[in-house]
Amino acid sequence: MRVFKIAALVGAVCATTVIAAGPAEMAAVLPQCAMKCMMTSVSESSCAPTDQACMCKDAHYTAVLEKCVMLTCNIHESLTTKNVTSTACGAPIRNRTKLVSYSGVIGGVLALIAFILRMIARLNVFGGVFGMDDWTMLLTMILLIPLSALSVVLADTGLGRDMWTIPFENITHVLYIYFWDELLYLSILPMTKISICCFYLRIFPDKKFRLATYITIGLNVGYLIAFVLISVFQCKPLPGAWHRWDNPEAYKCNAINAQGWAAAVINMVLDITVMVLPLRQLYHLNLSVKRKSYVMCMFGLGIFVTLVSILRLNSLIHFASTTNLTWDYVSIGYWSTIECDVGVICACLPAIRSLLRRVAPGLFGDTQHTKSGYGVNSHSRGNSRMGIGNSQSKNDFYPLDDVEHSDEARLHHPHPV
Ligand SMILES: *[C@@H]1O[C@H](CO)[C@@H](O)[C@H](O)[C@H]1NC(C)=O
Ligand SMILES: *[C@@H]1O[C@H](CO)[C@@H](O)[C@H](O)[C@H]1NC(C)=O
Ligand SMILES: CC(=O)N[C@H]1CO[C@H](CO)[C@@H](O)[C@@H]1O
Repeated sequence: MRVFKIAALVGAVCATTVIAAGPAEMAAVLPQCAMKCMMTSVSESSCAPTDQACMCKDAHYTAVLEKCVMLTCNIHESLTTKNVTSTACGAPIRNRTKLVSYSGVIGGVLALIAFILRMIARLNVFGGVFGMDDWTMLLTMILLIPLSALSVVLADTGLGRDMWTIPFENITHVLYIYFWDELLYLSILPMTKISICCFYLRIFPDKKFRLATYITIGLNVGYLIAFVLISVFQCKPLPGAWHRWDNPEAYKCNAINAQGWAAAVINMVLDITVMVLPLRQLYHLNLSVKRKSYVMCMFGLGIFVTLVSILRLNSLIHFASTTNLTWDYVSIGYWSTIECDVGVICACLPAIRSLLRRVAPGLFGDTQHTKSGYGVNSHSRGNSRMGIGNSQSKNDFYPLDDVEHSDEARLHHPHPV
């Protein structure tokens, strides 16, 4: 038994040294098309045909060979060739699968914490009320959790490794999971913005502003439906989305990259719209410097989300022309999850702040207002709204926590809008 094992081990070691030994021995494992390419391109090299180490270092020869292989071999043969030559040359095996799973899990956990704090803030004990914004955020979380979990599955399947180092069926599987990820991503982004808009509707009674907010919600619903449908039906028949890479003739697919760009650019425009929408309302509030800085901080996060989507655009460029998709899809993957996570955290911040105010009023350094402030709020919420004097029954509106300590807000804002 033991002797057998040792013999097998010796055999295996010999086999690898044979592969590493030279071009003649590689013939056994290389596809026909690659052999032909090697014959023709070897004349381009200044190395002796038997000097494998020299050929590995010869960039010109490698480039000529790679170009020939890409042209004459199919994708399976190309990948096998790349694997064999990399092995022969002792090329390092790159791996950034951890980046995929860690960014997905850490971002997802942070977003989940933000969401839970938001829900706690809305409990009756903490003076909160549940509203449409919370329910839409709950829906968003129901989509975000699988998105985060799937990044672990993606990493396990081989996203973050070079395409020629993983089995063919793993490549298909990565693309299949990616297909579902894309649908989740394209739903989470507009859902987060819809939740933020619903939050605006709770605090700003101004009629024109509400109309603009409803329109923005409508645009986001349109975005969700349009891009999810476009994404689902990108190939005909549908499985082309994950089978096309090794059999492009069998499927008819739309210009995937144009869709990616359209989705990203329109999303960015919607991001900025949602961010800019309440500025006029906030401007009229005449907030104190501290509160202004808080609003600026939220704004900063909003700008961060926009920046992330720009970085993601940058990855989209590489996405277009990849010959190594399980490696090149990594950056677009983690930027997409980070964008979703930061968006959710951003949307939960106002509620978290109001929770912190209740639990640790001293934290915000304006304790002298707090004691009387709560009394005022619980009894006469209507007056303490935004200082917007003339509108409808304001008891439907949830007080913006900044303004809740309303004496100050009203003092700062003597003129009704
Ligand atoms: C070649 O492929 C095998 C399995 O598909 C993998 O284990 C190995 O690491 C690959 N070698 C290189 C150098 O990519
Ligand atoms: C291929 O996928 C399977 C599961 O689908 C996984 O267990 C395996 O580790 C993957 N191979 C590589 C090289 O990532
Ligand atoms: C075949 C091949 O090597 N494709 C690409 C793999 O990824 C790197 C980026 O790290 C590209 O430079 C290669 O062209």
